[in-house]
Amino acid sequence: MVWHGWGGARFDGSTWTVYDRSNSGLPSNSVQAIGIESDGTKWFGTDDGGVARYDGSTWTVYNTSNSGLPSNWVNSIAIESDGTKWFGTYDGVACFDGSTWTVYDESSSGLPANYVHAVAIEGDGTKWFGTDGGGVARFDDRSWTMCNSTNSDLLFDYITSIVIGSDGTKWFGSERLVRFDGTTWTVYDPYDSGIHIYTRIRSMVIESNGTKWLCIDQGVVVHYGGYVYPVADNAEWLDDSHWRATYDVTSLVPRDTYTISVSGAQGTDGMEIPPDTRFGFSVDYAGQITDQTPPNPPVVIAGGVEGDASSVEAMWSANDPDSSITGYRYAIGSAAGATDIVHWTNTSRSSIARSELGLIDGRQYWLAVQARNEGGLWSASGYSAFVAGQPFHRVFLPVVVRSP
Ligand SMILES: [Ca+2]
Repeated sequence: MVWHGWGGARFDGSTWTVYDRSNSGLPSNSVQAIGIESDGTKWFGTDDGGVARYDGSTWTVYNTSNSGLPSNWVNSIAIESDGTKWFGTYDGVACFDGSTWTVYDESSSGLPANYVHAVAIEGDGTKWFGTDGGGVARFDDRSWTMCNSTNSDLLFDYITSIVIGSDGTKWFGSERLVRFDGTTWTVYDPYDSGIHIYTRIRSMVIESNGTKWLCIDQGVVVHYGGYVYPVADNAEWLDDSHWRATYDVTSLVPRDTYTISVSGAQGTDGMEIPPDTRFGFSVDYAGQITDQTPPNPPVVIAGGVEGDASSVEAMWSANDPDSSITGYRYAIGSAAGATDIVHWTNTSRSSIARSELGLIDGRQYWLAVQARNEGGLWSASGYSAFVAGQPFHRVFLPVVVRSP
């Protein structure tokens, strides 16, 4: 029996059953997490709908207005051997023992970031949390330990999934697969490991025989030189049978002939698209592009607008010592690195003013900017935090008049 997200879908080995808002008690059609208790009761974590419990006949919804759940955006669920549920949310971790809710967040605990993507529990009851911007937190019910890019070899502070093997080995999903055996961190490089992952690992499952299954943001891929390049940027359905995504051809992509292959694709109506449809194309450049390193991360200044909490103003600059900057993209989120307010948006300008973003007065948000160079390579993000409704402080230098 398989349960998976996007509404809830049940597969008994031969028949798929789809549960959504129209035919069940699910409070949202966007299901981010599923937990199954030993008695078969299912828990669904949703986007903006809180948590739904389904015992096979009755749906019960827990949200911020009827329970101690701190956020209605629930990214992950883990269930302890004693039945206690742990939920990773946009606003910290919630623990529910069946009667009492306990919330752990940045202000009340050692949790390094309130935006929690992943929760996993070890055999001895130790909890592991993957956060957005804060790396990994370990909690043994008494004390908190943090692992991040500055105090460990984790390399990534944006952790989207965690699983723990039967031998206690932890596997963390980010933009790479990371393994931690309790002493040593191993980051699987896509060029060396054969694990050709270029996008985030959304979730992972380990089979009893040790086989790992990784769920990644990937639909259409290009095969070249033994590697698989997912075409996943700007992905959207145009209608029930047409899906569009883009891939930036950069100076790292050699001149050559390439093939796009599509397999296992389904339309939004569930209709299977003919497998392995192949389409060839070639990459060529008009001139010689030599810059094969990305620009430096932009320096960003962002601020709110006094009297208009929903607006933001920002400016930035970036440089690349080898080639010129050809464009930027920015994103706005409720955490460093998050894009939940404004998804990545391209612009040729080095400043923006955006309004009607639904920001909450006095709350802190982050604006991230990446720069692109002539080689088509994007920099790492430069960030600026800002508080809605509070402008950044412009510094006016005094005019000095020199006497003749
Ligand atoms: Ca460069």
